[in-house]
Amino acid sequence: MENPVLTKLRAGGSVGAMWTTLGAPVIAELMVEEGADAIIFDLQHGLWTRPALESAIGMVRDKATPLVRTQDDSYFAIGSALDSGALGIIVPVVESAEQAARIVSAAKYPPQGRRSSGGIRSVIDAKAMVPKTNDAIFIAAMIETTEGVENAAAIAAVPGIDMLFIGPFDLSLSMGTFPDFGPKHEAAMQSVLKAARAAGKSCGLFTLGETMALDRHRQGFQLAVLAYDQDLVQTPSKARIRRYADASGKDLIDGSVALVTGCSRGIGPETVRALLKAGAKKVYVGARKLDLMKALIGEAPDKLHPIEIDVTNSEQIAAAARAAKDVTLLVNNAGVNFNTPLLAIESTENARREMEVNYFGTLAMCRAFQPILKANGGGAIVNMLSILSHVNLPLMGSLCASKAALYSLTQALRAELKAQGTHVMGVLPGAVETDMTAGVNVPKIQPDYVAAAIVDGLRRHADEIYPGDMAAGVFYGLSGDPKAVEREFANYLPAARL
Ligand code: 3PY
Ligand code: MG
Repeated sequence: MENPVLTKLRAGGSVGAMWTTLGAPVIAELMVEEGADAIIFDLQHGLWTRPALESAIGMVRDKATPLVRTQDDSYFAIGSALDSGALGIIVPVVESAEQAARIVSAAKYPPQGRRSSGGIRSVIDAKAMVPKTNDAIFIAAMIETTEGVENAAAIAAVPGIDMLFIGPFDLSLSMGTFPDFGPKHEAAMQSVLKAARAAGKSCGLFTLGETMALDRHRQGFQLAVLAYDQDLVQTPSKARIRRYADASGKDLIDGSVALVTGCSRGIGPETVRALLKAGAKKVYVGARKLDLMKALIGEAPDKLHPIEIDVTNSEQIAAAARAAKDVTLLVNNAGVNFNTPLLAIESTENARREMEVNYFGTLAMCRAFQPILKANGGGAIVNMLSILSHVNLPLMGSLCASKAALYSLTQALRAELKAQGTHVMGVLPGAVETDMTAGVNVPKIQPDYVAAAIVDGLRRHADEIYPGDMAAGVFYGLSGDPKAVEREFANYLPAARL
């Protein structure tokens, strides 16, 4: 009888565990689908009934080693957890060596202990299995009070205790630092780790995810909880509800005076049309070359005012700000994409130019129009980002870097402009049918679709919008497994030129 968790710990390895409190076997099955080292069933605070636990262990034991955080330190709680087929126990609130010795005794059959033989799974082949069981059972004592910390060395020294497992939340309550942890709490955790290692035992802990777990692993912690089911359901649910929720506020378009940059082609002209239709009373139509906008201006000459703006030209920006003092809605749509990679190209000129236009150009516009928006009651800024702000497509690596920078800029502006009541919205579409994507062979949405989404997003006071299936699908993937999306996008490489 082998316990893979014990084998791994004894070899100095690290154990990544899933934690389940919700009491549903199907959740446990889904949690270990990719093969976790261990799954911990929480019977202290969780909803697990004995039959549910028994069936869940049957479902998961080929994929992950089942462990139980017992209901308490009693003889019967420990016996019933092990009878269900768990290969180990994690016993809460252990505070003394005597208590630890009682726990070990409850978990081992005679002659080492007093465990009673029975249950269903554990007597299927009792004669063969009972003699092999004691050595295969993993026993962890939870240290989660100041008294437990003080006695950690003595607890770790008890024969049969394999691990000290820290409960950081109860520890913070016990130490009076809750809801924060802080340096005192950290020092206590480190002293428990030291005590465990000095006794030749391992140390584990509850963490809030794999990055924290990896950091703890580097410090010497050998078992870490990577996720727990309540959080896996609750956190994304909360985030989605919040993101979908409509914010209330005044209509940012009706009666507005807009300025839209990048209007010679693509999304710009469609945005101008959509804003007019939605009630904008006047739109400054910006582009580097005025003659390219003649036809567009002709559609509503009384409301559309051409304005020459190259967003990398500070004099033109200053002139625009002098000429358009009534702006309440600034749409930073101008941008450039050379569709070039970062390395497989002769120079960094394209990368620099993309940063200059997309990032510094937008920043310059925002700086110039911030006082105007303030004077006009707040208004709004719309920045044209891309789903590639969140994940890099190496085929156009430098464009993505500039859009990532612009995403970050948008977040900062939202914070800085809150006090003056300026709403800041980022637009993150996937591929749009424009000149910029002419050579890109993927499904594309039309510019007027993006323009309609901008109007809708402004009406809802959205922070960010993701128009179209591609953007929404990639965003969905990123909210679940960003590394998987990154790997998928990494397949789109430029033809080797190196
Ligand atoms: C605690 O932090 O107190 C725990 O029990 C973690 O599960
Ligand atoms: Mg606890």
